[in-house]
Amino acid sequence: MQSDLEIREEVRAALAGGQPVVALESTIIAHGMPYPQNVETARRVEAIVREGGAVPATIAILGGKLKVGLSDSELDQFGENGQAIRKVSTRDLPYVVARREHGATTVASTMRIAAMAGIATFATGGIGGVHRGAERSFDISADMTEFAESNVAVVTAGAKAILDLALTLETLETLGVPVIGFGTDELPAFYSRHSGHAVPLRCDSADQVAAVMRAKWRMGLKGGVVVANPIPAEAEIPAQEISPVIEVAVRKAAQQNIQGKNITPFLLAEIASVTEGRSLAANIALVENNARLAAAIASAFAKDRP
Ligand code: PSU
Ligand code: MN
Repeated sequence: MQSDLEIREEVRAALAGGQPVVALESTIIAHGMPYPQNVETARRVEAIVREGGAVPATIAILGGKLKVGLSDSELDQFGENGQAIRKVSTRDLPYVVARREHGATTVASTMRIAAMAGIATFATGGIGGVHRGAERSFDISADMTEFAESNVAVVTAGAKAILDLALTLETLETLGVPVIGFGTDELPAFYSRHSGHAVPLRCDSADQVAAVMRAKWRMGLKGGVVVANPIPAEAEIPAQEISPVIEVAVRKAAQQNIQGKNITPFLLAEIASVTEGRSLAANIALVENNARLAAAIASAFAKDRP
């Protein structure tokens, strides 16, 4: 497996020296946002991680190599090609590597590659979860099951309100995944700070989160940790405003028979178009906010690595 991994020198040095590193995903770049906002955001997120004292490692697949850390030109090229790049979940990894293709990694495959590289902290926008209507479609993101496999803490703005948040929380409980509200007792709903769903656990500092990570893995409990970080108040779209937009988008996806891995990108693009870019601005703000917290958690975790 080692030979499929290509860890950027800066990241390798940081890991070897026990310095904090934050993994970042690439599906959000290729399929979650339009060009050029996707590349601009990816760069700003990397800069925020650096300001927070950690080394950013954007993860993507280039020519079949599992890249951990991208150069400026690699990131540019990747963002420009956007939708043309295959969205790669854990199931797709062997195919894309065998055929030496490019791939945009989801939360699930990014977690897996981060774990292979020895990175314990990861910032995303929002994790995938259990879709509305999953009792019929069985559409449960592989992000869920990956949380039972890979020892990585993921900072997320809760879970997208395009999902069934109650079923998503139930699934994470079944899989033995700690779901921590950061400074909140409520699961944030991506664009909105409030969802009405209580989180089972709460931490109020990066040190507290790092202590949970250490305790989990010290006990030999396998898998990840969800760190649910509410979108900043000034950027949020209140639930009562965004809910009807989401309802319409979900219905439209059903009418157009959008299925499987196309659903999440379709819904994000629909919502961005109906809100005239307001949801995109919110999305960017929450990713940046998550990068800031992830850098703090990675720094706290690096102080006393197990
Ligand atoms: N959240 C965003 N934008 C995204 C995603 C999440 O704001 O693009 C992506 C993540 O990569 C996540 C994926 O892992 O959507 C989930 O896709 P699916 O529901 O098909 O598992
Ligand atoms: Mn799915």
